[in-house]
Amino acid sequence: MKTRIAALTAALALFVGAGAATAQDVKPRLIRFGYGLSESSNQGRAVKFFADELAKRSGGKLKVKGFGDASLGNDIQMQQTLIGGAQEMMVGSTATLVGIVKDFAVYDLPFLFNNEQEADAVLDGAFGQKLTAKLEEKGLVGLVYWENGFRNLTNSKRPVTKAEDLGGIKLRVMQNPVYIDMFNRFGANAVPLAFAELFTALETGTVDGQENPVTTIQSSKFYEVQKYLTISKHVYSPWIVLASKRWFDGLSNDERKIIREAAVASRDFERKDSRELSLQSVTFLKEKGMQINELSDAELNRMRDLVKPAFDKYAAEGGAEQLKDLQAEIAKVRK
Ligand code: TK8
Repeated sequence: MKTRIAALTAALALFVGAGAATAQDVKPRLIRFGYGLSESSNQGRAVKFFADELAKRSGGKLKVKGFGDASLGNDIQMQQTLIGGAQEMMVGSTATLVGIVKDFAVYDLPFLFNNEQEADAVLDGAFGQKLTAKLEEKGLVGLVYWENGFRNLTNSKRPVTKAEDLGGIKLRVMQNPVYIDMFNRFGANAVPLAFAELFTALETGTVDGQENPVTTIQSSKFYEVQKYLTISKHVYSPWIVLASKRWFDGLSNDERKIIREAAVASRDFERKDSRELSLQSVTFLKEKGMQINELSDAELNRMRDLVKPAFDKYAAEGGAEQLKDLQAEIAKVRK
């Protein structure tokens, strides 16, 4: 009797399960998901997690094919492909979105967030959503923010313990005016370049240095071509998961809901994974022979002063309200 009830219960569970799946309006679809880092990076792992999560939630119907190493194009190229509707999804730096929605540059101003928790609260809250919403009229849907992380400096010339040490260093930055302005003020020669071209540029000496989170310095093997690492944490850098609006609008409500939920799950996974990895990355990079130093508080304060005009410039060029809003949100979190 007991076994019969158990069997019946199991059968019922199967039936209910199947019923729930077929009641959903979900069609078989292939989602091309492009990203810039390698498959074994934190970015690659999170794309894989998203793919598994989506398959699970859609009974295997929504299939993600990941394309790493910018094989579908660099961030800016992929954004355009999404807008045109020839690619479904991507993840990339918010900093490369400024050609589409200028307001994203506010995240690039240096030394805004003190820690990851402040960033999470602001990005996942009303402010983060307000910026994301501005993408829609441009043909993009911003789903969630992932963590790229606090950015640090590397170069092949000399240890950087103060801003003056950057003098004359050709430093690759993202294609973004705030970054160019910031590093020129620090005394470097800022060279905007797509991430996909960065390793070769460092290897051939086209540029002397770059700045990225330690996780990326590890996964992109920059330690092979860079000697000095300065833990400067000058900007907290978000990634944003994007969908083509043209494609997204053609999905059923169920499909959109599943994708949004899987994206949120991927965000939580990615942040946890990236934070764990970043703790190990510094040790890894030391073992690989990088010479690593931190910046003193006094020097960090000096650097803050040096880039103050970058804030004024950003505000004067139409960003004043955005910046005020962001600073107010951060102040709220700090309370
Ligand atoms: C990867 C980039 C990268 C970013 C950069 O496509 O360009 O330096 O930090 O993560 O988005």
